[in-house]
Amino acid sequence: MRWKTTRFDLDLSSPLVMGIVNITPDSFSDGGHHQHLNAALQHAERLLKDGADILDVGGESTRPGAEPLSLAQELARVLPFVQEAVRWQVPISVDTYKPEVMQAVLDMGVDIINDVWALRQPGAEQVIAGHGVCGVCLMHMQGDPKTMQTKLMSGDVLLEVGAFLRERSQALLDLGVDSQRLLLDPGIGFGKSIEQNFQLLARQAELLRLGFPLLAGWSRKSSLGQVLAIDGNVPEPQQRQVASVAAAVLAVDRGASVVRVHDVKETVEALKVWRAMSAQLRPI
Ligand code: 7PM
Repeated sequence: MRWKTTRFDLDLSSPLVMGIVNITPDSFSDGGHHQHLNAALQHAERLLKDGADILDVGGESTRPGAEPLSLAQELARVLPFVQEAVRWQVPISVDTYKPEVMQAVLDMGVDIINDVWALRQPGAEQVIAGHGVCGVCLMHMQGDPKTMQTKLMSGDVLLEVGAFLRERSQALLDLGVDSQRLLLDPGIGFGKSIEQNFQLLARQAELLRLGFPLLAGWSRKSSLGQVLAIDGNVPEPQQRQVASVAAAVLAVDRGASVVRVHDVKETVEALKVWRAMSAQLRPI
């Protein structure tokens, strides 16, 4: 299987690691715009040294419970980073749901649009279809980022997520989008209970039957914190590294093609072990 993106035709016969780059103004720093940009660029270079195959950059417009970021704010955070990063010869993904941001970063040459709204915002599908060659990740989200953790999914989570991702992918194919441009993502933590998130992992094979490669995003998420809790003390996101790596390996072993992670070095190491095993199962 392959993932066709703007500049790169990615080989998914071995799992790929997508490193997360958040561009967030640091409230403890008064360095202004350039400070954030330089911090993000340095972080991105570190992720590449650590073995990231893809960089996923976001202005944090999609974090659960967050106030939406204005278009102007998101552009101001993301565009300066993208302008630099597209010069590196690595696939650049942008985490956004706004069609205006998609168009702007695609015009700058980015390779992938990663959308937690699965292109449901008016105009987003048309930007992707009109571009013609960028890669796309379509993620399932129940509700919207502000309210999703107050109204969780009911019923069979696999059937619902599967039906949603089937509908979204078909809508893109109907607009003439090449199926090889699409990846699907169950949206771990987006309006789901702990049990539902783990059900999506345990039964990931059911999503593979849709016929598209999968991306899994477990990194540092709340469900891992809940599983790690001792006497009700939930470790901070930065203390969920080992759990995140374990979840990434499980997702890959159950067929995920791309894992979206903060801890690139650790994930790359763990996947080397998975690959050594896998080579014996299915000689490559
Ligand atoms: C706070 C809480 C900040 C959660 C950020 C997040 C995914 C994604 C995100 C995912 C895809 C995070 C999330 N999660 N895109 N964007 N899949 N495709 O942990 O699971 O980074 S935002």
